[in-house]
Amino acid sequence: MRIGISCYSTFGGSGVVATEVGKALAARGHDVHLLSPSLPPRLLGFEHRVVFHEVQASPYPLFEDAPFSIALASKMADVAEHHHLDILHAHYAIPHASAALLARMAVGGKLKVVTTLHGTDITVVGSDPSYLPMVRLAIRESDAVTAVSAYLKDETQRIFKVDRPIEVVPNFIAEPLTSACDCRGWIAPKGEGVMTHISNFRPVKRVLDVLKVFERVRAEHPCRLVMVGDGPDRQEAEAYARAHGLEESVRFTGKQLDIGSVLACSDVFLLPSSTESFGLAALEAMAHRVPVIASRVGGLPEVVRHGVDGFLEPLGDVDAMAEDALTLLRQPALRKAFGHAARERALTTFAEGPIVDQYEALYESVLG
Ligand code: GMT
Repeated sequence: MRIGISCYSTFGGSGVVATEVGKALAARGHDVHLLSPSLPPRLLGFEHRVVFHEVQASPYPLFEDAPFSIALASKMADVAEHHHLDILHAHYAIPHASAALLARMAVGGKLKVVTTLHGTDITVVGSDPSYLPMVRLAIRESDAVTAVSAYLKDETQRIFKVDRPIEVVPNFIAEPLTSACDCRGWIAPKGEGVMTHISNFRPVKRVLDVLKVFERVRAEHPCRLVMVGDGPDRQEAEAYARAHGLEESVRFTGKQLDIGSVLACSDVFLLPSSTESFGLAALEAMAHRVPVIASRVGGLPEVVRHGVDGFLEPLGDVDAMAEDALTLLRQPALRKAFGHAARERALTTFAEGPIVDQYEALYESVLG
């Protein structure tokens, strides 16, 4: 098949998943066209069946902000027409799904649109009145809709009152991530325990809770914290670390492409988000044998098994999360058992092959 995939190129999980799906489909012999504002972080190697199309909205003095959605729909229509796309797969409803519907109109309806809902396109941004009508239209008019967790499927149907089928296709681990740990000495020079957090540092990630958990753990057990990523809450987090005398034991690395090397050096992964449709970062930690301590919200209970792969605690309960971290840091054998179970789950339940099979079968069913 000839498949177009539209996604964001930022460090969020939806762009990672979209790119990995495209690479996997190309490896299976499909022609893949990936559309994004810039080269996605996971499309670094030469994938000979993946063509990248950069989407840029041309400025014009009349425009306050160049309309990216229109530029995206135009690029989609151009690629669909000239590369004879069968499927256009929009990852994250805003604006990819709405733009895909416009592109389908432009090429006369031959094109089939598949939309994958990733999370905040439903639970946060999508339910904002300034986007809700167009997200609802996209969900209703797409030829097929998937959600990355049963939680997100339920939330979509609750918020948008849509009675169309929504297929749950979870995120996956692209390949057995076997990175080596070669920076433990830099992170923990005195052999301290290592706790890690990776995110886009948006309010939904509650990065201050990560620091509060660390503050409690550090008072009881020698450990360091690695904060990977960047975003609107990073400066507040750095200020909190300084104000609470943590700056010597917390390393803010900024955005990193190779999160595997950091995870390979980690003992515990913290994800205290206020909501997560899936929590791809948690799954990547699990694939690296790192037990996860997360909030019991959203789709995370579908990924992390409490007491097996890690621990799930009530949102905001930094005391409980700190106790869980101390349990894991003080008991290496338990930590190892959790890590083994977590990796086993990551590489079986969330393995690439069967999940890409689901996407492929969905495309074929849409094409009839
Ligand atoms: O919504 C965001 O903050 C970013 C978004 C993304 O594009 O990565 O994250 C969502 O999609 C991921 C990939 O499916 C999921 O793993 C995340 O849980 C989800 N984020 C939220 O639901 C907050």
